[in-house]
Amino acid sequence: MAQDKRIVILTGAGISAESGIDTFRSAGGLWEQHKVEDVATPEGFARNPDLVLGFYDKRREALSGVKPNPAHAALARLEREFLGELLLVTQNVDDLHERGGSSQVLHMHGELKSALCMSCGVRSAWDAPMSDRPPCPVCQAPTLRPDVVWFGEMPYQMERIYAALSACDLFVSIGTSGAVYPAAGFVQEARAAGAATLELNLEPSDGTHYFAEARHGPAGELVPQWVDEVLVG
Ligand code: BV8
Repeated sequence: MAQDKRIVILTGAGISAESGIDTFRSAGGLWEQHKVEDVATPEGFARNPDLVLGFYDKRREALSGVKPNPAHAALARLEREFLGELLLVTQNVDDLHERGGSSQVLHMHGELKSALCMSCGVRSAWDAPMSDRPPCPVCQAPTLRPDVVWFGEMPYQMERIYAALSACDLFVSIGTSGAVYPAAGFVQEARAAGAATLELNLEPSDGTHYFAEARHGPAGELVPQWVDEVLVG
């Protein structure tokens, strides 16, 4: 691909699957063990904060036991070597893109390793449990919540994402089922802007028919292959 192009990449839980992190919709996945409305909505949090804080504490703790896979490393290589513009947007709240070497990552649904204080509104880097109601590092109030975007909440940096989609030459979706909006609608924004669109996923996603090209298989194989094509041409 010409090195003056603009690429937007969206990743989902499938890019972390080979690292051992449960996806949401696979058999035995995260949402099978819990009802979405109980652990990933503001209402669920208000109803049972201990359940929700415990759910995210477990997922945060699990991060130390997993590591980035070749798909994460390939996207980090792309960031280092691609001479055009690249925006990496992830729906994932894990830190595997960063640990895989990517330095510019837009977490549109927040991060497990960030805490949001419901009293002062400040976000702080966080790598400890919240179930024991620790004090906010800034205002000391015991009112920290996971800094993740729940259903019914507005994802982060949407303006920046839509601006990038309307100006990109290529939109690539990696490891996502295309089940959750607004992320699932990004491919249509990119198409409307005249971009090429590529899906790299284990199996056809809910939105696979929107993509000009789709390749199906494990991200650990497909992503390094695709990055080679972009960099080597
Ligand atoms: C909002 C963070 C408005 C927390 C998440 C009806 C129609 C349309 C929309 C709606 C509707 N009703 C409600 C809505 C809105 C709702 C929505 O889309 N609901 C869906 C269920 C219909 N969306 C929202 O609420 C969003 N906010 O709309 O706000 C608004 C407007 C103004 C003001 C205020 C508000 C917010 C949604 C964000 C929710 N938070 N995560 C957490 O992580 O706990 S969602 C979560 O699930 C993920 O972040 C991700 O976004 C989403 C989908 O998961 P995926 O990443 O795709 O994972 P999944 O398991 O589904 O799929 C994995 C894929 O990988 C599979 O395809 C599989 O084949 C593949 N795979 C597996 N292994 C591999 C692989 N691929 C490659 N290699 C492998 N090895």
